[in-house]
Amino acid sequence: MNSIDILMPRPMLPNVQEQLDTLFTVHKLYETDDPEALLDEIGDRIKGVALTGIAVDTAFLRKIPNAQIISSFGVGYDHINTDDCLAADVIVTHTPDVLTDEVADTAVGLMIMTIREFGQAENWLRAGKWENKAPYPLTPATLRGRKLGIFGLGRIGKAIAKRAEAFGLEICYHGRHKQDGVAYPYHATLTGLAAACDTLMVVAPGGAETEHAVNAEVLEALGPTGVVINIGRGSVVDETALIDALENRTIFGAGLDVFEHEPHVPEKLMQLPRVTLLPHVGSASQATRNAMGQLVVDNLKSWFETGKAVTPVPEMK
Ligand code: NAP
Ligand code: 8YV
Repeated sequence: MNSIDILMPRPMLPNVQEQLDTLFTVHKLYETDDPEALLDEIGDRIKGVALTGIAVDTAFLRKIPNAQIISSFGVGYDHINTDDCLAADVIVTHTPDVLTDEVADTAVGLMIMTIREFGQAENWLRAGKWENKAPYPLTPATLRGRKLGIFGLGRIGKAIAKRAEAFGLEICYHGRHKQDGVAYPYHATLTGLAAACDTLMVVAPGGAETEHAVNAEVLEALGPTGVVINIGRGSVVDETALIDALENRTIFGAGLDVFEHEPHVPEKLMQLPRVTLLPHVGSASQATRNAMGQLVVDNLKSWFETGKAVTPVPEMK
Protein backbone atom coordinates (compact mmCIF):
# COMPACT_ATOMS: atom_id res chain seq x y z
CA MET A 1 0.00 0.00 0.00
CA ASN A 2 3.04 2.29 0.23
CA SER A 3 2.35 3.52 -3.28
CA ILE A 4 -1.09 4.85 -2.27
CA ASP A 5 -1.12 8.62 -1.74
CA ILE A 6 -3.03 9.94 1.27
CA LEU A 7 -3.73 13.60 2.03
CA MET A 8 -3.51 14.87 5.60
CA PRO A 9 -4.74 18.49 5.58
CA ARG A 10 -4.22 19.10 9.33
CA PRO A 11 -1.95 17.45 11.93
CA MET A 12 -3.33 14.29 13.53
CA LEU A 13 -2.38 12.32 16.65
CA PRO A 14 1.02 10.61 16.70
CA ASN A 15 -0.59 7.13 16.57
CA VAL A 16 -2.35 8.12 13.34
CA GLN A 17 0.63 9.85 11.73
CA GLU A 18 3.06 7.05 12.56
CA GLN A 19 0.85 4.24 11.24
CA LEU A 20 -0.17 6.10 8.10
CA ASP A 21 3.47 7.03 7.39
CA THR A 22 4.32 3.32 7.52
CA LEU A 23 1.40 2.16 5.40
CA PHE A 24 1.00 4.91 2.79
CA THR A 25 2.66 7.88 1.14
CA VAL A 26 1.27 10.71 3.24
CA HIS A 27 1.15 14.32 2.01
CA LYS A 28 0.94 16.72 4.94
CA LEU A 29 -0.73 19.84 3.65
CA TYR A 30 0.00 21.77 6.85
CA GLU A 31 3.76 21.39 6.38
CA THR A 32 3.84 23.53 3.25
CA ASP A 33 3.64 27.33 3.04
CA ASP A 34 1.59 27.03 -0.14
CA PRO A 35 -1.10 24.33 0.28
CA GLU A 36 -2.87 25.31 -2.97
CA ALA A 37 0.35 24.82 -4.98
CA LEU A 38 0.92 21.42 -3.35
CA LEU A 39 -2.66 20.39 -4.11
CA ASP A 40 -2.24 21.49 -7.75
CA GLU A 41 0.86 19.33 -7.94
CA ILE A 42 -0.27 16.15 -6.19
CA GLY A 43 -4.11 16.42 -6.11
CA ASP A 44 -4.57 13.91 -8.97
CA ARG A 45 -2.57 11.27 -7.08
CA ILE A 46 -4.57 11.45 -3.82
CA LYS A 47 -6.64 8.29 -3.17
CA GLY A 48 -7.68 8.95 0.40
CA VAL A 49 -7.89 11.69 3.03
CA ALA A 50 -7.17 11.45 6.76
CA LEU A 51 -9.38 14.31 7.86
CA THR A 52 -9.69 16.55 10.83
CA GLY A 53 -10.65 20.19 11.20
CA ILE A 54 -11.62 21.15 7.65
CA ALA A 55 -14.84 21.12 5.65
CA VAL A 56 -15.40 18.87 2.64
CA ASP A 57 -17.55 19.87 -0.33
CA THR A 58 -17.45 19.72 -4.11
CA ALA A 59 -14.89 22.56 -4.32
CA PHE A 60 -12.50 20.56 -2.13
CA LEU A 61 -13.23 17.24 -3.87
CA ARG A 62 -12.43 18.79 -7.27
CA LYS A 63 -8.88 19.30 -6.06
CA ILE A 64 -8.54 15.54 -5.40
CA PRO A 65 -10.53 14.07 -8.34
CA ASN A 66 -9.30 10.49 -7.82
CA ALA A 67 -10.01 10.30 -4.11
CA GLN A 68 -11.98 7.24 -2.98
CA ILE A 69 -12.33 7.77 0.76
CA ILE A 70 -12.53 10.50 3.39
CA SER A 71 -11.61 8.97 6.75
CA SER A 72 -12.78 11.54 9.28
CA PHE A 73 -11.72 11.88 12.93
CA GLY A 74 -14.82 12.26 15.12
CA VAL A 75 -18.33 10.82 15.09
CA GLY A 76 -20.03 14.05 13.99
CA TYR A 77 -19.56 14.83 10.31
CA ASP A 78 -21.68 17.94 9.75
CA HIS A 79 -18.60 19.61 8.21
CA ILE A 80 -18.67 17.03 5.41
CA ASN A 81 -21.20 17.40 2.61
CA THR A 82 -22.17 13.77 2.14
CA ASP A 83 -24.29 14.52 -0.96
CA ASP A 84 -21.22 16.02 -2.62
CA CYS A 85 -19.16 12.98 -1.59
CA LEU A 86 -21.79 10.54 -2.91
CA ALA A 87 -21.91 12.49 -6.20
CA ALA A 88 -18.12 12.24 -6.47
CA ASP A 89 -18.21 8.52 -5.56
CA VAL A 90 -16.19 9.15 -2.41
CA ILE A 91 -17.00 7.13 0.70
CA VAL A 92 -17.00 8.89 4.09
CA THR A 93 -16.12 7.19 7.37
CA HIS A 94 -16.29 8.45 10.96
CA THR A 95 -15.42 7.22 14.47
CA PRO A 96 -18.59 6.16 16.34
CA ASP A 97 -18.90 4.05 19.53
CA VAL A 98 -15.28 4.31 20.73
CA LEU A 99 -16.03 7.76 22.21
CA THR A 100 -19.60 7.17 23.42
CA ASP A 101 -18.86 6.53 27.12
CA GLU A 102 -16.26 9.31 27.36
CA VAL A 103 -18.66 11.88 25.90
CA ALA A 104 -21.53 10.66 28.10
CA ASP A 105 -19.29 11.00 31.17
CA THR A 106 -18.44 14.56 30.12
CA ALA A 107 -22.10 15.40 29.54
CA VAL A 108 -23.12 14.23 33.00
CA GLY A 109 -20.13 16.00 34.58
CA LEU A 110 -21.06 19.21 32.78
CA MET A 111 -24.69 18.88 33.85
CA ILE A 112 -23.77 18.51 37.52
CA MET A 113 -21.14 21.27 37.35
CA THR A 114 -23.69 23.62 35.88
CA ILE A 115 -26.52 22.87 38.27
CA ARG A 116 -24.39 22.80 41.44
CA GLU A 117 -22.02 25.59 40.28
CA PHE A 118 -18.87 23.57 41.00
CA GLY A 119 -16.66 25.68 38.69
CA GLN A 120 -17.78 28.87 40.42
CA ALA A 121 -17.38 27.22 43.85
CA GLU A 122 -13.81 26.19 43.02
CA ASN A 123 -13.02 29.74 41.86
CA TRP A 124 -14.41 31.00 45.21
CA LEU A 125 -12.01 28.72 47.11
CA ARG A 126 -9.02 29.60 44.89
CA ALA A 127 -9.72 33.31 45.34
CA GLY A 128 -9.38 32.82 49.12
CA LYS A 129 -13.03 33.71 49.71
CA TRP A 130 -13.83 30.55 51.67
CA GLU A 131 -11.03 31.28 54.14
CA ASN A 132 -11.42 35.07 54.24
CA LYS A 133 -15.06 35.74 53.54
CA ALA A 134 -17.67 32.99 53.86
CA PRO A 135 -18.68 29.55 52.65
CA TYR A 136 -19.77 29.44 49.00
CA PRO A 137 -23.48 30.44 48.82
CA LEU A 138 -26.01 27.60 48.70
CA THR A 139 -26.91 26.77 45.10
CA PRO A 140 -30.48 27.66 44.14
CA ALA A 141 -30.56 24.65 41.80
CA THR A 142 -30.21 20.95 42.59
CA LEU A 143 -30.08 17.80 40.50
CA ARG A 144 -32.61 16.25 42.85
CA GLY A 145 -36.04 15.87 41.28
CA ARG A 146 -34.91 17.06 37.86
CA LYS A 147 -36.42 15.75 34.65
CA LEU A 148 -33.95 15.25 31.83
CA GLY A 149 -35.11 15.80 28.25
CA ILE A 150 -32.65 14.34 25.75
CA PHE A 151 -32.62 15.81 22.23
CA GLY A 152 -30.88 13.07 20.22
CA LEU A 153 -31.31 9.69 21.93
CA GLY A 154 -28.65 7.94 19.86
CA ARG A 155 -25.48 6.19 20.98
CA ILE A 156 -24.31 9.02 23.25
CA GLY A 157 -27.84 10.07 24.26
CA LYS A 158 -28.59 6.53 25.50
CA ALA A 159 -25.30 6.37 27.42
CA ILE A 160 -26.22 9.68 29.08
CA ALA A 161 -29.70 8.33 29.88
CA LYS A 162 -28.21 5.22 31.53
CA ARG A 163 -26.02 7.41 33.75
CA ALA A 164 -28.89 9.82 34.50
CA GLU A 165 -31.09 6.89 35.59
CA ALA A 166 -28.45 5.99 38.17
CA PHE A 167 -28.69 9.57 39.46
CA GLY A 168 -32.45 9.10 39.87
CA LEU A 169 -33.52 11.46 37.09
CA GLU A 170 -36.70 11.05 35.10
CA ILE A 171 -35.96 10.86 31.38
CA CYS A 172 -37.81 11.75 28.19
CA TYR A 173 -36.57 12.37 24.64
CA HIS A 174 -37.08 13.89 21.21
CA GLY A 175 -35.71 12.89 17.82
CA ARG A 176 -37.13 12.49 14.35
CA HIS A 177 -38.52 9.07 15.30
CA LYS A 178 -40.12 7.38 18.29
CA GLN A 179 -37.79 4.46 18.95
CA ASP A 180 -39.02 0.87 19.29
CA GLY A 181 -38.03 -0.78 22.55
CA VAL A 182 -37.31 2.53 24.31
CA ALA A 183 -39.47 3.03 27.39
CA TYR A 184 -38.68 6.73 27.99
CA PRO A 185 -41.60 8.98 26.98
CA TYR A 186 -41.20 10.37 23.45
CA HIS A 187 -42.10 13.93 22.44
CA ALA A 188 -42.81 14.54 18.77
CA THR A 189 -41.62 18.16 18.96
CA LEU A 190 -38.61 19.76 20.59
CA THR A 191 -40.82 22.44 22.13
CA GLY A 192 -42.97 19.66 23.60
CA LEU A 193 -39.86 18.02 25.07
CA ALA A 194 -38.69 21.34 26.54
CA ALA A 195 -42.10 21.95 28.12
CA ALA A 196 -42.04 18.46 29.67
CA CYS A 197 -38.56 18.69 31.23
CA ASP A 198 -36.40 21.17 33.14
CA THR A 199 -32.97 20.00 31.95
CA LEU A 200 -32.49 19.89 28.20
CA MET A 201 -29.56 17.73 27.08
CA VAL A 202 -28.63 18.51 23.47
CA VAL A 203 -26.80 15.63 21.83
CA ALA A 204 -28.24 15.73 18.31
CA PRO A 205 -25.91 16.11 15.32
CA GLY A 206 -25.15 19.44 13.66
CA GLY A 207 -26.08 20.35 10.09
CA ALA A 208 -28.86 22.16 8.24
CA GLU A 209 -31.69 20.03 9.68
CA THR A 210 -30.88 20.82 13.31
CA GLU A 211 -29.50 24.35 12.91
CA HIS A 212 -30.86 26.62 15.67
CA ALA A 213 -33.39 23.92 16.63
CA VAL A 214 -33.01 25.12 20.22
CA ASN A 215 -34.44 28.60 19.65
CA ALA A 216 -36.26 31.27 21.69
CA GLU A 217 -39.53 29.31 21.61
CA VAL A 218 -37.89 26.14 22.94
CA LEU A 219 -36.10 28.10 25.68
CA GLU A 220 -39.35 29.80 26.68
CA ALA A 221 -40.95 26.34 26.95
CA LEU A 222 -38.08 25.10 29.11
CA GLY A 223 -38.89 27.82 31.63
CA PRO A 224 -37.28 29.65 34.55
CA THR A 225 -35.86 26.55 36.29
CA GLY A 226 -34.57 25.26 32.95
CA VAL A 227 -30.97 24.32 32.25
CA VAL A 228 -29.58 23.69 28.76
CA ILE A 229 -26.61 21.36 28.40
CA ASN A 230 -25.08 21.23 24.92
CA ILE A 231 -22.66 18.36 24.29
CA GLY A 232 -23.75 17.88 20.64
CA ARG A 233 -22.95 20.74 18.23
CA GLY A 234 -22.86 24.48 18.68
CA SER A 235 -24.99 25.09 15.60
CA VAL A 236 -27.97 23.26 17.18
CA VAL A 237 -28.47 26.04 19.75
CA ASP A 238 -29.24 29.62 18.70
CA GLU A 239 -26.50 31.24 20.81
CA THR A 240 -28.03 34.72 20.61
CA ALA A 241 -31.40 33.39 21.79
CA LEU A 242 -29.63 31.46 24.55
CA ILE A 243 -27.79 34.57 25.78
CA ASP A 244 -31.07 36.54 25.74
CA ALA A 245 -32.83 33.77 27.70
CA LEU A 246 -30.05 33.69 30.29
CA GLU A 247 -29.92 37.49 30.61
CA ASN A 248 -33.69 37.75 30.96
CA ARG A 249 -33.88 34.74 33.33
CA THR A 250 -36.21 32.99 30.89
CA ILE A 251 -34.09 29.95 31.79
CA PHE A 252 -31.90 29.29 34.80
CA GLY A 253 -28.53 28.28 33.37
CA ALA A 254 -26.49 26.55 30.70
CA GLY A 255 -23.55 24.18 30.41
CA LEU A 256 -21.83 24.24 27.04
CA ASP A 257 -19.07 22.09 25.58
CA VAL A 258 -19.71 23.24 22.01
CA PHE A 259 -20.26 26.67 20.41
CA GLU A 260 -21.51 28.17 17.18
CA HIS A 261 -18.16 29.64 16.10
CA GLU A 262 -15.47 27.56 17.82
CA PRO A 263 -13.04 28.36 19.26
CA HIS A 264 -14.73 31.74 19.71
CA VAL A 265 -16.96 31.98 22.78
CA PRO A 266 -19.12 35.13 23.05
CA GLU A 267 -17.94 37.48 25.80
CA LYS A 268 -21.51 37.72 27.11
CA LEU A 269 -21.57 33.97 27.78
CA MET A 270 -18.31 34.30 29.71
CA GLN A 271 -19.81 37.05 31.91
CA LEU A 272 -23.08 35.32 32.76
CA PRO A 273 -23.20 33.84 36.28
CA ARG A 274 -24.98 30.50 35.84
CA VAL A 275 -23.07 29.27 32.86
CA THR A 276 -20.40 26.57 32.74
CA LEU A 277 -18.16 26.54 29.68
CA LEU A 278 -15.86 23.78 28.44
CA PRO A 279 -13.59 24.00 25.35
CA HIS A 280 -15.10 21.09 23.35
CA VAL A 281 -13.52 18.37 25.48
CA GLY A 282 -16.31 15.75 25.31
CA SER A 283 -14.05 13.03 23.93
CA ALA A 284 -10.75 14.61 24.87
CA SER A 285 -8.92 11.96 26.89
CA GLN A 286 -5.72 10.52 25.45
CA ALA A 287 -7.16 6.99 25.44
CA THR A 288 -10.41 7.90 23.69
CA ARG A 289 -8.76 10.18 21.14
CA ASN A 290 -6.24 7.40 20.39
CA ALA A 291 -9.10 4.94 19.84
CA MET A 292 -10.75 7.43 17.46
CA GLY A 293 -7.42 7.86 15.64
CA GLN A 294 -7.08 4.09 15.35
CA LEU A 295 -10.44 3.97 13.58
CA VAL A 296 -9.26 6.63 11.12
CA VAL A 297 -6.30 4.37 10.29
CA ASP A 298 -8.37 1.15 10.26
CA ASN A 299 -10.89 2.62 7.83
CA LEU A 300 -8.18 3.63 5.35
CA LYS A 301 -6.35 0.33 5.74
CA SER A 302 -9.49 -1.76 5.35
CA TRP A 303 -10.70 0.25 2.35
CA PHE A 304 -7.47 -0.18 0.40
CA GLU A 305 -7.00 -3.83 1.47
CA THR A 306 -10.55 -5.13 1.07
CA GLY A 307 -12.64 -2.42 -0.62
CA LYS A 308 -14.77 -2.17 2.54
CA ALA A 309 -14.74 0.51 5.21
CA VAL A 310 -15.10 -0.35 8.92
CA THR A 311 -17.37 2.53 9.99
CA PRO A 312 -18.92 4.34 7.02
CA VAL A 313 -21.38 7.14 7.84
CA PRO A 314 -25.04 6.02 7.52
CA GLU A 315 -25.54 7.85 4.19
CA MET A 316 -22.96 5.52 2.58
CA LYS A 317 -24.51 2.23 3.72
P1 NAP B 1 -26.18 9.01 16.77
O1 NAP B 1 -26.04 7.68 17.44
O2 NAP B 1 -26.31 9.09 15.31
O3 NAP B 1 -27.39 9.76 17.47
C1 NAP B 1 -27.95 10.93 16.96
C2 NAP B 1 -29.36 11.07 17.50
O4 NAP B 1 -29.87 12.36 17.13
C3 NAP B 1 -30.29 10.03 16.96
O5 NAP B 1 -30.98 9.43 18.03
C4 NAP B 1 -31.25 10.79 16.06
O6 NAP B 1 -32.55 10.26 16.26
C5 NAP B 1 -31.19 12.21 16.61
N1 NAP B 1 -31.42 13.24 15.59
C6 NAP B 1 -32.23 14.30 15.70
N2 NAP B 1 -32.25 15.04 14.60
C7 NAP B 1 -31.42 14.47 13.77
C8 NAP B 1 -31.01 14.79 12.46
N3 NAP B 1 -31.49 15.85 11.81
N4 NAP B 1 -30.11 13.99 11.86
C9 NAP B 1 -29.64 12.90 12.50
N5 NAP B 1 -30.00 12.55 13.77
C10 NAP B 1 -30.89 13.33 14.38
O7 NAP B 1 -24.91 9.92 17.14
P2 NAP B 1 -24.00 9.90 18.45
O8 NAP B 1 -22.86 8.97 18.27
O9 NAP B 1 -24.87 9.74 19.64
O10 NAP B 1 -23.42 11.40 18.38
C11 NAP B 1 -24.31 12.48 18.44
C12 NAP B 1 -23.59 13.79 18.20
O11 NAP B 1 -22.81 14.16 19.33
C13 NAP B 1 -22.58 13.82 17.07
O12 NAP B 1 -23.22 13.98 15.80
C14 NAP B 1 -21.69 15.00 17.41
O13 NAP B 1 -22.17 16.18 16.81
C15 NAP B 1 -21.84 15.11 18.92
N6 NAP B 1 -20.57 14.80 19.62
C16 NAP B 1 -19.98 15.77 20.39
C17 NAP B 1 -18.81 15.48 21.05
C18 NAP B 1 -18.14 16.49 21.92
O14 NAP B 1 -16.93 16.41 22.11
N7 NAP B 1 -18.86 17.44 22.47
C19 NAP B 1 -18.21 14.23 20.92
C20 NAP B 1 -18.83 13.28 20.14
C21 NAP B 1 -20.03 13.57 19.49
P3 NAP B 1 -33.60 10.25 15.03
O15 NAP B 1 -32.93 9.51 13.92
O16 NAP B 1 -34.82 9.61 15.59
O17 NAP B 1 -33.80 11.71 14.71
C1 8YV C 1 -14.03 15.64 18.48
C2 8YV C 1 -16.55 15.45 18.31
O1 8YV C 1 -13.48 16.54 19.38
O2 8YV C 1 -16.58 13.22 17.57
C3 8YV C 1 -17.11 14.33 17.50
O3 8YV C 1 -18.10 14.56 16.79
O4 8YV C 1 -17.12 16.49 18.37
C4 8YV C 1 -15.32 15.27 19.10
O5 8YV C 1 -15.18 13.97 19.57
C5 8YV C 1 -13.93 16.27 17.16
O6 8YV C 1 -14.67 15.69 16.19
C6 8YV C 1 -12.47 16.25 16.72
O7 8YV C 1 -12.22 17.15 15.78
